[in-house]
Amino acid sequence: MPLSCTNPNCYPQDRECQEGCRPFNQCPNLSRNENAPDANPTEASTTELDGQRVNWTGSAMGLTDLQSLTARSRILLIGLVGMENAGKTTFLALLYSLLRRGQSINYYRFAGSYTLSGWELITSFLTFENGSNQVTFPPHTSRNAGRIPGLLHLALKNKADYLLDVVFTDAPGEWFNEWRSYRQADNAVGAEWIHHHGDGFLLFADCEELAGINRGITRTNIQMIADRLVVNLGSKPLGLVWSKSDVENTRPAMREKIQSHIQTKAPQHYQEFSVSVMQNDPQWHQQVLQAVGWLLDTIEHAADQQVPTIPLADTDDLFLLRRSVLV
Ligand SMILES: Nc1nc2c(ncn2[C@@H]2O[C@H](COP(=O)(O)OP(=O)(O)OP(=O)(O)O)[C@@H](O)[C@H]2O)c(=O)[nH]1
Ligand SMILES: [Mg+2]
Repeated sequence: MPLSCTNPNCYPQDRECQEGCRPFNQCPNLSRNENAPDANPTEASTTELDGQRVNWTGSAMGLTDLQSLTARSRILLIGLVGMENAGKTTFLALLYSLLRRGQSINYYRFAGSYTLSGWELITSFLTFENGSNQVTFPPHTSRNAGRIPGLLHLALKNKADYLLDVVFTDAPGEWFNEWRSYRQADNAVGAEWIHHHGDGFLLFADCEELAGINRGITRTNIQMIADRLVVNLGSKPLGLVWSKSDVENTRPAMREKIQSHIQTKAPQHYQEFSVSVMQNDPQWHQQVLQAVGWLLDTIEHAADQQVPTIPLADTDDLFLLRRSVLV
């Protein structure tokens, strides 16, 4: 018999209780719908209860899951933006593979993650299995994954040993395809959310497509997405990632047009990076780390500059008057 909970942020179908009740089905906020068919039995077995001591699963997060993170620190949200197959998920898989091999993002050191299973899932495709030398790419990110992108978390420590919670969006390219032509489109809600909440962005330009027969359309699409991104960008950093840089640049004019198009928009903080899963050029992997490091540096630096304005002491206010006398 299906369960529902009075707490809108609780999902009893996950066999967990946001209030921490053990067993979860004993929570007083639960109600049972006796008439609805029981598609998903919810009685907890003893072994299941043993494994459910934490309020996260390790998989990519959704919006509700961000709440536990916001209690710890201000989250830095990095939006990965680009058309279908532009190489966004592969970039994230490459980032995690490099961290897993002990590399660091500039001087930011890996200090944990709430979504290790999510990272492992996308990265497993780029990893050699025992006894097999087959390496593939992560699967396409499905638009049916919901309106909110899969969110992958990294806890990093900066130079001052200060903990940063960084969340990367792994969203389907279709969202941005809709968003570039119509911001209010039904399927663009997720893209709009990323643009609104992102602290920094990486825009992916697919070098394979820019060298192929669809290069004209690809260039226009990238420029249209860039036009959307620069709206209200302010001091947020925007990085342009030339993904699949291993593909020969047979049409340099395409890339130059994109570069000058974005530069005419004069984003305050803008930089370009060339990346690839291939290892012909050691810079391609290093630039994955550098792109993220540059975003974090820029975001942190911008935050330092925001000194709150101190209101002038009002001499009619007895409290402030006393303080000013003491000083
Ligand atoms: N040659 C080359 N191909 C790559 C590289 N990275 C990704 N690809 C190819 O591009 C395809 C798409 O990569 P994804 O990372 O899934 O792209 P995405 O932007 O996440 O795509 P969506 O999830 O559909 O939005 C892969 O399946 C590979 O075939 C690269 O560095 N070099
Ligand atoms: Mg993807």
